[in-house]
Amino acid sequence: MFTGLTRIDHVGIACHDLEEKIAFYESTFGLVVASREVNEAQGVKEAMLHVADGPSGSSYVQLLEPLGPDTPVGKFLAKRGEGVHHVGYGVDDVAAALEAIGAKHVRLLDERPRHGSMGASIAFLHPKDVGGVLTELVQAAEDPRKGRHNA
Ligand code: V0V
Ligand code: CO
Repeated sequence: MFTGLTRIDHVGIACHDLEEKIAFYESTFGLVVASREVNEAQGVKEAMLHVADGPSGSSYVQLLEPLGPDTPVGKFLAKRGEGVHHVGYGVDDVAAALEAIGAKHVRLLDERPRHGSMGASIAFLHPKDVGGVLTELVQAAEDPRKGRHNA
């Protein structure tokens, strides 16, 4: 059995206005922005706000603004409005995790890892096969200078 989830890496939250939501999380929860990126391939402008450090790495809130209406987050906002978009779990080896989870007949949206926030390797699982939850696997960058790292 696959037993490789090491932490909740981040909760992805869809929003219309990234700057406004960053200001809200800063002023309401005292969170601090750890990184900001535009990810053209994923169709998002995003920010990672650091929540806590745990034994297997850090956890974040990821705020996501779509780059256009015909992107995953743009379509989600049009259908459902602002709110939780996905959960990202930490794994040590995303390729091995994909192989193990794919063998359970969970549809993989990414056959191979792709570029994620702060130098991570990421891959998504289809929400229809995970009880309605879009699920992301996150292997943190090995070089901490490139971003977050496993502790
Ligand atoms: C769509 N659905 C969702 C959902 N998005 N269900 C739960 N959570 C979500 N986030 C449901 C939707 O309500 C439909 O169900 C059905 O899936 C098909 O949706 P659709 O609107 O027709 O859209 P599709 O099929 O074109 O695309 C949906 C998927 C797509 C999930 C396949 O969004 C995708 O490939 N997502 C992975 C990439 C991604 O989300 N990137 C942005 C984050 P009904 O209505 O038919 O029942 S980037 C990120 O997190 C980064 C960079 C990082 O962490 O580093
Ligand atoms: Co994410």
